[in-house]
Amino acid sequence: MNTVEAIDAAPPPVAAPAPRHDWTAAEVEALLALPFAELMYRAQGVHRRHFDANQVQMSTLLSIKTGGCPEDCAYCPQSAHYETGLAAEKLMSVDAVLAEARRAQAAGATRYCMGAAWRSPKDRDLDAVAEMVAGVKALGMETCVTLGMLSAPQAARLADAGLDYYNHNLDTSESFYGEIITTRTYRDRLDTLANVRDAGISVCCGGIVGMGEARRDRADMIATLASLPSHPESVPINMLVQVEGTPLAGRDALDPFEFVRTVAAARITMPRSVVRLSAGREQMSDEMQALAFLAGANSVFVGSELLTTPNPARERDAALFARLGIEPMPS
Ligand code: SAM
Ligand code: DTB
Ligand code: SF4
Repeated sequence: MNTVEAIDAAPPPVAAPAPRHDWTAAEVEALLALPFAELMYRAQGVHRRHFDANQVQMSTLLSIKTGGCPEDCAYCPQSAHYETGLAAEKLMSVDAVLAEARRAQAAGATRYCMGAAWRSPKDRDLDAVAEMVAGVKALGMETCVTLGMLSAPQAARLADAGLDYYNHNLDTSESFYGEIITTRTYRDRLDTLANVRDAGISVCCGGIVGMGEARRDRADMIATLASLPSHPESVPINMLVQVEGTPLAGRDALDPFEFVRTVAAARITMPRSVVRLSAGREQMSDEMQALAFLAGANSVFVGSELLTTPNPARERDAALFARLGIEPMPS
């Protein structure tokens, strides 16, 4: 049989198995405990069955209402419970937001994410946010907002405005959640996720690592995300950004390999989700970011600021993507 016949006779590519929704924390913990090369090999295999491994989705984030939040999230510089020196600002005007969105689009963003430091939005706030969503959509970018907890009617209002994604993170395991946040419950988060999903809006839901949680907590968070009725379309994995004045400032940084392992476990358990290398990139080496992409991360925030903390400068990102041969993922 000559080479061409041999290739023609090659077995058809194995169809990717359907994503599972019954992952247990023990199974995910076993993934995290694999030898690093084995875990990375498995994650790359899953990643390549669903995505072009050289494409990364580019989002830009804007804080449309900053600081003065009544919640007590121990990681957050915007909580009114902590003295972080952050100047609170009221909701931006629609025109100011759209001007920022145009600048982000010109710099290559295909999705525009607007975040507000609220426990949950008041209905009058939603009117303004709905206008921002419609304006950003009219520019041709995907739209995302993260406004805190939502009722079913509020989710429907945002869906009517044409919202594409809603970010609402579970952040950690249910058992560790009370160590981090006391002004709301894990159930509150799951209820908002259900309202968002039922309104037909794509879900962006992930968490933060490096808050002092155990590996079992990271496994439990991933297993919970991967066992939601439908996998979040986007799964942001944030490395804790330690902000002076917050309770979580001053702790030992998480082992970078633990961060990469968590990305790989998210990739393996949620094969069709876009996994975002989210907060904390400013403190990561180029090598650590490259490992996260190899583990299956295929989205980043671009732009020099996240909500209130620094993000790699565009020039640094452009240099890294060029060295790695990474191209923007078409929206
Ligand atoms: N207030 C809304 C809420 O909490 O859902 C939306 C804004 S909140 C700042 C969005 C997300 O940013 C949080 O869910 C958390 O995962 C992430 N975040 C906030 N502060 C962070 C920090 N210091 N380090 C890493 N991620 C952080
Ligand atoms: C997400 O999971 N992380 C982003 C976005 N979704 C809203 C926010 C990160 C915030 C980091 C701390 C700050 O800049 O305030
Ligand atoms: Fe408020 Fe969101 Fe920060 Fe928590 S994470 S304090 S809810 S802005």
